[in-house]
Amino acid sequence: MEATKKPAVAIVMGSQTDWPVMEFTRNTLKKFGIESTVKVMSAHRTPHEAVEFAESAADNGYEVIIGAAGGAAHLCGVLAGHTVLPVIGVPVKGWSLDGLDSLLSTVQMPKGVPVATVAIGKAGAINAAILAVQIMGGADAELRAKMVEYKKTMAEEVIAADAALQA
Ligand code: RP5
Repeated sequence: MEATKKPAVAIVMGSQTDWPVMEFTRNTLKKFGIESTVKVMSAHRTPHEAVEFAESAADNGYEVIIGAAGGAAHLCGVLAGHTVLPVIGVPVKGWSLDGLDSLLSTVQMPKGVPVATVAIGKAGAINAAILAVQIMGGADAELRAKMVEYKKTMAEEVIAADAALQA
């Protein structure tokens, strides 16, 4: 019997309150047939758990970590500091400053420890999944073919929208 494949992507959120945004990441990954593990852990509230998760992520079979946090969004930086896996950061709009705080605290990493930071909120959550697929697609022709199809469909939708306007 074939063993069930473990998820290759981990979605790590600073709070359960990030889920309405991060659900888009999980659902976008699913469109490409990629399952994910979803965890809630915080750089501030559960720092030990966050570090332990990051340190063991590669050995646990993950290929990409997608982190999400709002406000003083240090989670992705902490994860990136404790793993050699690529970390994609989604800045979540917090309770003030319209997410600019989250964006800057996620993106402004020192040299040597990147967090591939995407847009604030829903667009970023979707793009984090797309970027993870593109990273994994480097070694997976089937996944690359799905990405070609995805882009083709996206273009067709735009062309159809334009055609509807011209009609
Ligand atoms: C961050 O603080 C979380 O990622 C969340 O975006 C934000 C607010 O968290 P809660 O106070 O809603 O749990 O750590």
